[in-house]
Amino acid sequence: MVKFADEALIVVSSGKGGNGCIAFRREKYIPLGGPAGGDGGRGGDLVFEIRRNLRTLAHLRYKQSFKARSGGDGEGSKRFGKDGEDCVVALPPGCLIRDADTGELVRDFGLETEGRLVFLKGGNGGWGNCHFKSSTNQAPRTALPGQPGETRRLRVELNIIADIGFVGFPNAGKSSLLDYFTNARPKIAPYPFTTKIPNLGVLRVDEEQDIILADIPGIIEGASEGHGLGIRFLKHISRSAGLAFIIDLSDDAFLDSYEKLQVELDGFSPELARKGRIVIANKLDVPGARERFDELRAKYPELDILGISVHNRWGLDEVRDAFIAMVNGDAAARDAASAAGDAESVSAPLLDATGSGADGSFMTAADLTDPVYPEDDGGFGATVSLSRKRKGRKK
Ligand SMILES: Nc1nc2c(ncn2[C@@H]2O[C@H](COP(=O)(O)OP(=O)(O)OP(=O)(O)O)[C@@H](O)[C@H]2O)c(=O)[nH]1
Ligand SMILES: [Mg+2]
Repeated sequence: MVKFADEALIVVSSGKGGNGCIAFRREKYIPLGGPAGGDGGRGGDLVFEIRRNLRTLAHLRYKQSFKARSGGDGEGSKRFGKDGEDCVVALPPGCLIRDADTGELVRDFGLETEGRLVFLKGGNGGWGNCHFKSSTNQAPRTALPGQPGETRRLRVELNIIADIGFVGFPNAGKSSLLDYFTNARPKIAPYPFTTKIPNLGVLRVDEEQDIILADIPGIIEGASEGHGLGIRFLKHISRSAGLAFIIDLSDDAFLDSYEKLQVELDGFSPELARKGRIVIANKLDVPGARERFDELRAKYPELDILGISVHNRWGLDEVRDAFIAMVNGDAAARDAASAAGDAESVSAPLLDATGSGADGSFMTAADLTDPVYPEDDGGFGATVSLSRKRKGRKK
């Protein structure tokens, strides 16, 4: 079966800090030149970046391990190590990240379409011995190792953010409608369950506005209990501005479709079942469909049902206008809500938990708070790193 990349397990790590160096200044005519070991560089950060042109997690299927570079070690002559390069993991909008082992929600990127999150900070570099000089210890043989990076196993889940989600029984013409309105070319065929994974398409309204339409696999009675392809795909439209119910007038059960779909949506999430909707009756071109359409309208006088035929291109402009009105109405409602100050705030529980050195174990010891730097003694000559000398350097 075709698998849709909407979940991925990844292992992410930030870089280790470089080690501090123990070295002394060695120069002709300068006896007792003093410590000159540089600090290690910082390890690289692990960063998540939302990229609005990404649509799936397919790129995480081939590469699951992401590691930022370690910082370079310090060297003699007070040369500091290079900072490690950050590792950037690109994610599509609509992702949430959970801890792979506990399932705990780490971050929900919600509706953000851009942004960066420094998720794991790289380890700090260790101090070289030039920091440890004091009046009583002029030749310190102490340097600190770099702090290790962090590693976490994460589960990334994707909820596609569509503006309008199509719901309907199999074969109702959902994919045909997506094909008509957008550049997406989903498979269309006269048998149920042609669509096995959600398809997205972009309906260009004008220069300023695009509407993203989502065609999901057909829903059947009992889908909320796992019948057919189930309803797990409904999560992809759970954040949409509204739904388009598509009813097949050539299906003998056309009169009950709307109610049955509503029951299945309710089984998935009552919130989804309350979303704004447009009801569309498709296949007006088949014989007898007009009478069926009138029957349907008589059954639901409170719904403004749009009759269309994708094949004959009937009524499609009205559907387009209804889509635009629904999306813009939803945006206006959201603006009004945020103006009233009750916009949902995006929680970022981990942002402050990533601060390094929070446990106070590193570089915060009282004797290190005020490092003694050698006085400016006018440039350095050659220095020799003790650690290298011990290994036996070639002459
Ligand atoms: N007569 C007629 N047939 C149509 C119309 N629109 C779609 N169809 C046909 O209905 C069949 C199903 O269309 P799809 O677009 O694949 O339906 P779907 O809702 O995506 O179906 P699933 O993916 O299986 O859920 C295809 O054979 C289409 O050619 C229409 O307006 N009139
Ligand atoms: Mg389809």
